[in-house]
Amino acid sequence: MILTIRVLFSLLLLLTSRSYADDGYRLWLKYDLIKDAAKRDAYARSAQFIAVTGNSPTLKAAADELQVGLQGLLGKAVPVLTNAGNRTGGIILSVGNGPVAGAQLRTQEGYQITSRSNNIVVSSKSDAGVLYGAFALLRQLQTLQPINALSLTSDPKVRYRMLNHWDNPNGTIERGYAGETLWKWYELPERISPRYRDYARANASLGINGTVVNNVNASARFLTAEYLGKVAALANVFRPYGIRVYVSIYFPAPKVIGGLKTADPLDPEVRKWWADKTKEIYKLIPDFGGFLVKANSEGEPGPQDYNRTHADGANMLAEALKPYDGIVLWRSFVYKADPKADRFKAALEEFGHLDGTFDKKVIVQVKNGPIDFQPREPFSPLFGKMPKTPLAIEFQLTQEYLGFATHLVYEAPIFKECLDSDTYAKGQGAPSSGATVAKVVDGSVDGYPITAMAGVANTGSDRNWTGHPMAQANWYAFGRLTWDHTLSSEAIAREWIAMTLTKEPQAITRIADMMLKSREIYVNYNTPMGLSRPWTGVHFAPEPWQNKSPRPDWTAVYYHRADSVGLGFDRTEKGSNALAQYNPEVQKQWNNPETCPLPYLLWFHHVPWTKKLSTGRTLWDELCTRFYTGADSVGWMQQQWAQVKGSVDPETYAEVAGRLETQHKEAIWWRDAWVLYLQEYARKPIPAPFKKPERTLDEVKQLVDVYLLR
Ligand code: BDP
Repeated sequence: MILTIRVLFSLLLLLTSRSYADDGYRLWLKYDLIKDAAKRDAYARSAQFIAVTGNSPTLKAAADELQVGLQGLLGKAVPVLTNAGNRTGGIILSVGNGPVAGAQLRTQEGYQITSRSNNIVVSSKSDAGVLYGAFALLRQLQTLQPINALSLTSDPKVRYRMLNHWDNPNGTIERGYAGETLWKWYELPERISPRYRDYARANASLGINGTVVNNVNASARFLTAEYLGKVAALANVFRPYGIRVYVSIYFPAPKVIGGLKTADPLDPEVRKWWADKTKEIYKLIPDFGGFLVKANSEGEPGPQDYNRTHADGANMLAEALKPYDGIVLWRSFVYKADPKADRFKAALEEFGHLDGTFDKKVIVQVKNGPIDFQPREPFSPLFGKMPKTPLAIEFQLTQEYLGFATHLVYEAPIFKECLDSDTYAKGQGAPSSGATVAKVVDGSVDGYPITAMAGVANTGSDRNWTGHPMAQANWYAFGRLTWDHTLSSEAIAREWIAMTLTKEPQAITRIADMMLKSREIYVNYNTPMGLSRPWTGVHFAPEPWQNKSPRPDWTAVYYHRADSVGLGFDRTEKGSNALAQYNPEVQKQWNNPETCPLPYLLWFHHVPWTKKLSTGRTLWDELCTRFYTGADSVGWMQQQWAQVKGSVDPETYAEVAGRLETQHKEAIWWRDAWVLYLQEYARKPIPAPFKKPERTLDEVKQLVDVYLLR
């Protein structure tokens, strides 16, 4: 009898531990059986039950997640009790205000995980905090960390941690590369896709607590009763997971759907329309998060159409939100079609003088760089220059300029490079180690009363959510950094790999190495040394020859400024003087072409082709070296990936390998596009040991046309 039970048990273990094709749907929330039996047993001894007092939907979600997670990881059922009584050896979920073991938590959402009286206690001042703690505990197991003497205290560094979805009512996603929208507008509110809950779980596991459901180029439709009903249905699913919904608004909505003659923010009828609309929203969604606004930007209407300022527009919405807990996120992404202007300077020029005039419910949402989500940009000069206005940082997870869902680019280094940049602001908070962008954003420099980070989502209806399986890491990394911006890119990568791809230490190291280098590799074959390519179009292949557009700042030549002398945009005082927008210490880092770090050189200087650089090479030779080694390095990534073949799921392996092959092909093509085009100005040969491209410039141009269906 005992033998049969043993045989049956082993069979069961074998079945549950068998590696099966992984379609990526479960993201990093994979709770596959831990292979090491000793480890499993050790965990199981500390996780014999889950006790939870209180039955709020959020606590239930926390207990459910732990139960499902432990069942999978440990291969045995763990009961959920409403009262632990005298039992020990379990996990206790506890909400309360009193001092929980050790340090006091700073925030409502923070959590502690401590070992007390032979139990693991997950505590917080709020239900949501307990949920975050539950996910953190599961992460410990998923990354094979010890759990027997835990003492973790964790508070989020910013309050609003959000995803922005650029999703349209017709199902498409602006700059989305992973299928259609996740939100089934046609089926809502009647049918609730199970996927909404999984979306919420994934976000809650990172601490993301807000989601803007629709595109910043917003349709007024989202404010109709019909669509608000749909949004409310999503909010109902997200609520237990601590996630609030927000809506992007179309500024002239009072005209378009309200039948008013104007959308002037100072018009009393317009103000009343917004107040009534907001009331209607809160009836449906009592915890509605607020409004995100793109106004007077890229053709979108806004308050300036009525000779009003951004502050007039934002404050009108803040007034409508006054009776409620919601906020206004007003974007600073603006630039005018002025041939003499430098787009780099536009945001500070339009927003700087408004500092101090925004309502206290308003956060100005600023893209990380001054232009537009380029593979490398200096930080936006607004950070550190608006001490009286809370600034949110906006990153882009979807790979608009990063090779869509085909190229492997781990974005944490992009986020960190910006967050760790010193603005040299002299805020009232006197931060101990530099007024970095992160410390501006989290309020420590200027004491912002509200703080936020936003990421333009890379999710879609593809089964694996993000198209490229490795792009899941970008969602993950962004979420982890919204909670704690001090985490390193490497630590996040290693954690994600262990939870998602493999637990084998050597494979983790190899994959992490590839991920950490991927951004620099991409920059090298795409936009090295401070080149950028934000001109109009689909933002896929570089087209440096593009010089026709209704607006000068929508051409390629506007940005790179290649001529017979050299390359790059002079932003010193001899040029556009954009550098003057930064504090003097920052200017000092960048305004001397002799000492400006090479990754930023062409952002700020027009450099002669023959100029000798710190590497000992001329500008032309250095550019070629970077373009060629960048493209070659994709070959290196392919080799790295081939080495982990036996350590990752076969389906995922093949997906990534296939995409890397495409990436390699395109990297060579993109290198050729730039090199052949720039060579017409530089008039120099391709330096040894590199071979000249096999195609001509005309052939590259045709290739782009074919790809872009022109
Ligand atoms: C640019 C995108 C465009 C967006 C815009 C924005 O090309 O599709 O609408 O940013 O952020 O990057 O508003």
